[in-house]
Amino acid sequence: MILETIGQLLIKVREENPLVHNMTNVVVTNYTANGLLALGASPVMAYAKQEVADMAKIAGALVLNIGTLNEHEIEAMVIAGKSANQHGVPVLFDPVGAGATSYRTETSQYLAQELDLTFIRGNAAEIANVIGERWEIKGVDAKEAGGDVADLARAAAKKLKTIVAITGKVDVISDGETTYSIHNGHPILTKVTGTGCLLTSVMGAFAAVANDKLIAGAAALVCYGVAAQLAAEKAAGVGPGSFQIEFLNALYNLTPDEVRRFGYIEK
Ligand code: ATP
Ligand code: TZP
Ligand code: MG
Ligand code: MG
Repeated sequence: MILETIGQLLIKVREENPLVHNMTNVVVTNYTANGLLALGASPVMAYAKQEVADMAKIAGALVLNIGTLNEHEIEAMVIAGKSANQHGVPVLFDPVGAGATSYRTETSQYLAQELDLTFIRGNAAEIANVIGERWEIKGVDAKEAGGDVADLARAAAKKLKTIVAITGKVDVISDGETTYSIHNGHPILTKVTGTGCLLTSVMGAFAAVANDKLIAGAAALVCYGVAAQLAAEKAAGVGPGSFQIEFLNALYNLTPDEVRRFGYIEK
């Protein structure tokens, strides 16, 4: 039943072609734009404080990603985020590397406090650090999750008053009350940089077209994971270079029928 709804949301993204305003890092900009286009959304990257309020208010979603943060960008993110909040545009936050440096941790906590966030998505270490819990992180990559990620997602959602998605081998998404686990994806995703960042932007595309934001987030996680599985089959025995390309093709070609057949989500 829920996989039916997820398939319909995938079609809705393609029909509505939502504008996703990304303020993201320099590593992933091109792949994020191409991934959103392949899915059926419309990407724009805009950073100048002179224009971000105007761009955010006409977007279907605003994605803030601190992967290569600096003080000018953070100032502009607050301007963009406040404009999005005023105009009812969903705001997604990817706290890349929170916990790796105190600048990243403090900036994440500052943005989460200043803005009314619709979603936060990160690995377990990043989410733990945003709520002031310790969890080991190496650069921007999480070490193997040790604790219960569903509990962490619930606790973070309650504390931050937002929907929290924690990704890894299994993804979880929670609004503090209802929690879904998604058992899709493929380990080769960890060998292509920016697959987490693109996912946050893909969640933005789904949030732009759905009233129920928790279902929108779960839908994005399922579609993304199934697309990765199909791409990994195509790139089997080759490597991450081919996977990176096949993944764009899979996002482009993904069907509701494949979502129904391969999607694996539990409440
Ligand atoms: P990290 O820096 O820890 O890799 P990230 O921001 O890149 O974090 P991921 O947790 O890697 O984000 O999530 C990106 C995508 O990769 C998600 O769809 C997730 O389900 C998938 N993924 C990550 N690790 C695995 C794995 N071991 N097996 C299957 N899918 C995975
Ligand atoms: N360094 C700073 S941002 C970034 C790197 C390698 C990209 C991180 O992307 P992701 O999606 O979290 O793997
Ligand atoms: Mg990753
Ligand atoms: Mg990341």
